[in-house]
Amino acid sequence: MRLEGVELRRVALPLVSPFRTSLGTQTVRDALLVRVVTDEGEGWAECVAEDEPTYCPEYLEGAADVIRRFLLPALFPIELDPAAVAPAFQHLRAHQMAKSAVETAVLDAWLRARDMSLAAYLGAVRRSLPVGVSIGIKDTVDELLDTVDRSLADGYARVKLKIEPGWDLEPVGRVRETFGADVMLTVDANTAYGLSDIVHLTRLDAYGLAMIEQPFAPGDLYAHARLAARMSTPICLDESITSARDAVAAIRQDACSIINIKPGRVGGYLEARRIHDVAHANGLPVWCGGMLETGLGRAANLALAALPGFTLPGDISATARYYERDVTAPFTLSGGEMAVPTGAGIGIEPDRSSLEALTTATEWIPAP
Ligand code: NPG
Repeated sequence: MRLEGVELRRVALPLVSPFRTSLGTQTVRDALLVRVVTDEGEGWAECVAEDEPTYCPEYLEGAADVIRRFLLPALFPIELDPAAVAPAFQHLRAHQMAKSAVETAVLDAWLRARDMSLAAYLGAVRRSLPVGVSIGIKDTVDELLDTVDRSLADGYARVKLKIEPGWDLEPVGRVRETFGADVMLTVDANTAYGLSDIVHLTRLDAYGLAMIEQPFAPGDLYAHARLAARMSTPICLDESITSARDAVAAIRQDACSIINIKPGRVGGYLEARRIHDVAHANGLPVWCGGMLETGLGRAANLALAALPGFTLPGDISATARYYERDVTAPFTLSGGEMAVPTGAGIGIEPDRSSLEALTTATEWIPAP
């Protein structure tokens, strides 16, 4: 398979409600879509980098630049198959989100040409999945309780609460008290705490949480291991894990007992599967994280989350939780579960009119 050209397309999707985390508040999802055109057909993917480098060092304009300036020139000359993409990028450090988008678009084109679904290719074992919802920091606890109430009524199997210093024990305690012991509840700090907060964080043990996600800085495995030794709540890593090698290091250092896998953060679905395999071999459960994806990223994430080691519900909520209008047909919950796409490739295409309506810029990069 040969690459003939690539379209980079920027879209802007207003969120149905602002999403506040310890990193900041988001009201619009600016996304970068990648369409590869090959001699065997087209493929689509999404780059999950955000406008600003707050969650990780990558950001949208930078990712577009890396794709255009370094990644595509490495792919234009070669014969493509899914396993050939990452090796072609190996000499380029980091930029996992940019690499993931390009690899996934190639994977989509390659699988479509072979009439195989991404789920089947990755080794999915389920056709539908219970999924979770991630709830941002609110102005008041009452507002939080309302949102949790609606999420549970919608059928979400797990509720994740964003926390930060000043918004942790009280809201978490009130949610637990209001909705009872049976709700699967987790918290995510997005690196907002430091080593001196360990004693404070251990108080979260009182609330029967299924995990605490990424309390400390990405590079601070030491602090996570210290907390893990003091706390009965399982520690989950997100920002710290950017590769299967990172996962091995974190597991060996007892820095986590659960891993959140985001394909964009780790450089693609093939590396994501490797992390799944490493975790599985070490007895750690994994789950699929979310980056406020459009339907294109959501479809691919569902395929990944159908692998056997993804035993915890992912941040793969229904489209309506994020957007009124998406670039694809909406994803919905049915009986508390979301269906894994079965069509070829990622199993979904952009809806032409929504795509045009949401597009803010396009760029065509032809093979030389
Ligand atoms: O459901 O897509 C979703 C959002 C899940 O909370 C979520 N994502 O830290 O995991 C995270 C967080 C996030 C979103 C982080 C956007 C950075 C950007």
